[in-house]
Amino acid sequence: MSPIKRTNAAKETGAGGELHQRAKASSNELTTNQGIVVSDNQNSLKAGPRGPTLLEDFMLREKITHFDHERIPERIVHARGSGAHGVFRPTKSLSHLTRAAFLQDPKKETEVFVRFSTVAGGAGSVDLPRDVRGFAVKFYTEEGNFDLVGNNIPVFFIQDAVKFPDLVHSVKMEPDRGFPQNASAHDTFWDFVSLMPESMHMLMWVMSDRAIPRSFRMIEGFGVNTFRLVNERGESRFVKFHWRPVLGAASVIWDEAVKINGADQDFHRRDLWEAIDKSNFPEYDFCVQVVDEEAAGELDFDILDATKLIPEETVPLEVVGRLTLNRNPDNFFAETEQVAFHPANIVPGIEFSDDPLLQGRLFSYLDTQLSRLGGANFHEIPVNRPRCPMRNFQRDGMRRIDVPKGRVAYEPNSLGGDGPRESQEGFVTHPTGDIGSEKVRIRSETFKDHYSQARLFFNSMTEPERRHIVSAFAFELGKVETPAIRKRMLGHLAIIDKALCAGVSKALGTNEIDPIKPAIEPRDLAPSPALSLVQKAPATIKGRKIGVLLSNGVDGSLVKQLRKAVEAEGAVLAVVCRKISGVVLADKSKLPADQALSAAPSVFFDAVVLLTSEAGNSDLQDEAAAIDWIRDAYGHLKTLGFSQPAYELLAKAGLGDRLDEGFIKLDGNQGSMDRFIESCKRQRIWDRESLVRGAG
Ligand code: HDE
Repeated sequence: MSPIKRTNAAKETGAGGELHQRAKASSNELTTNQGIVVSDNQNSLKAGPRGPTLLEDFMLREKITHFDHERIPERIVHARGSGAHGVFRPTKSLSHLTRAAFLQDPKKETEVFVRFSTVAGGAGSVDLPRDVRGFAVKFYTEEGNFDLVGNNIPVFFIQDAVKFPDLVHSVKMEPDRGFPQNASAHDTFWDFVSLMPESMHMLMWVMSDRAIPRSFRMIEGFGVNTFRLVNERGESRFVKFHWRPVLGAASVIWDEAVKINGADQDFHRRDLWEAIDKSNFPEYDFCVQVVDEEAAGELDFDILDATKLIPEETVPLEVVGRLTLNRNPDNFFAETEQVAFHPANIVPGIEFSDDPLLQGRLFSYLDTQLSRLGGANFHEIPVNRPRCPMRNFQRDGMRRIDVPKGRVAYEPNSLGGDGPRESQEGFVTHPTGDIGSEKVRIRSETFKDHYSQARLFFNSMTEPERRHIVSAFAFELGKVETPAIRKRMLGHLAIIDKALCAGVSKALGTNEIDPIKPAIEPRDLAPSPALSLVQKAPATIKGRKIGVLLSNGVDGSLVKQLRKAVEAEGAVLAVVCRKISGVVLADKSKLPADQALSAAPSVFFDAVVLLTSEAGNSDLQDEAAAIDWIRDAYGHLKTLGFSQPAYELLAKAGLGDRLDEGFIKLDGNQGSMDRFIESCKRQRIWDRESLVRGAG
């Protein structure tokens, strides 16, 4: 047997010496999971330099075994997520509505963890499919964890939890072929929903731009289900929870989403990370819509039906708090992946309603987490642990971490000293409404109107938003291979709105419609402008990203002026050049690029600027990526700033005679820069859209 020698690699890295010389690892020494200092992390233990690997290499076996088990089952829905830590602070006391301790005092801050997610795709899928976004918040309150597990759309596809597995199976990749990944545009989804009239309202939202958000920082959030607030006197009121992003809600255009997914599949995750990293902390107002239990009976729908929303015009939102996301996770797996939200995690003062969708959710989350997180003790994982004391007599189980002391693991007991006891101050449920005495499997008559609010949504949109809904239906149904499904869906659209149905039929090139008889004829409700993203878009570029494409020979003072103007508005400027090394400016100084042109298409930016010199144009005019950069920005209705010499490139991109009010020539005067910023604040040049895209 040849003696075991330290290898050259180990000598080079200086990693440790002979094992027996070490008592324990010092702070920077690599060790095994048992604390043994590793002497060589480059070579496995072999019988001779070219011999087979030895089974006794426990360091190799431990490392590979751990690696083999690094993955845990991904969430069956909401698998792809991005997390952040933050704080919540009420803006006023809500003591008249709820006894929840974290909502009493505007001076009190509560720690939170938030996870945003897509729903249908796997953990490694892209960030910008057409999909609902999850918006789940864990409040670590002094009375225990409160989880508000919401979405960015206020309603849901189904009314009863028993349909959830069917819904999810229909939207997920088809079981025989394993595709499509994270896309609703396929037969099984549309087959299912076209047989579910209750899905129509949610479908309108999912086909709208809400389903392709610009950023997690710019989505609204909704608790969806109706909850109840209960105050110290035991008075109970219905409540809908809302989040409103301080930056305003914004979306991308479908063609942008498609291109962003190719260019940066982590677009939203990166955006959230970078914003927090640069201390541009995302903020959201926490709002409630409160309805007395008697007043709920006067609404023209059932407050327990999760396919309905309460228009803000009927019951205004009251802003009651502010959420600030101010810290990125230290470890994606430990926190974002292992966090376990559960709608049943409530605190005294917040209670459930009898919404049958919520009631089913109350079972599902803990159940799924038992298998996803490998047993009963995942509440001990740091991201899930309450920040207030947690003590009871639950014991043992897989991966128990706490080490409970003493002989008593039961209650009542006389041997446990002052161990945990129940308390009068603890959680009590306040029942609501009448609990039926019969056991029935029926859907309440009050849940029957499936079309009025779908129509309300369409009627509340602006023209461009309606066009996008028509295009989205046409795209998705165009991907459906079975004509009968398309016909059935058109039957539903005809009930929702004639123009919607006509637009989609025209885009599909068909007149064939399967007529559908609604259970209840829809009513025309007054439009709700609050549902339109375009109507309430704030005139701001705060939190946005402006891209400037530079050529060599450009006047550096123009770049400086642009940066100053953009940063003064709270936006970020990204310098894009053909080469990552940057450009040589007119005064011969060098300006490095933030990103190379090939890696930074204009879809990454909210508005763009083209600054070139006459001599420098030749760098870009034969570069397809530069021409696409310009054409896409135009097609995506963005403001384009340009220096006079850059006109040549605009002409090369075929836009020479198309300079509308969104093209701003930057001549070095502050006036032109101000005009550019003002135009950016309009978000999109909507009038341009009819020139670049037909409806559907
Ligand atoms: Fe969920 N949902 N859901 N859901 N849900 C899950 O729990 C479920 C529903 C939502 O970032 C699962 O731990 C049922 C509505 C979010 O970790 C699972 C029903 C809303 C997240 C589950 C619904 C949501 C989930 C999968 C119908 C908006 C991600 C992994 C009755 C209010 C949380 C997990 C995170 C996750 C079940 C409907 C939001 C399977 C049965 C409505 C944001 O338990």
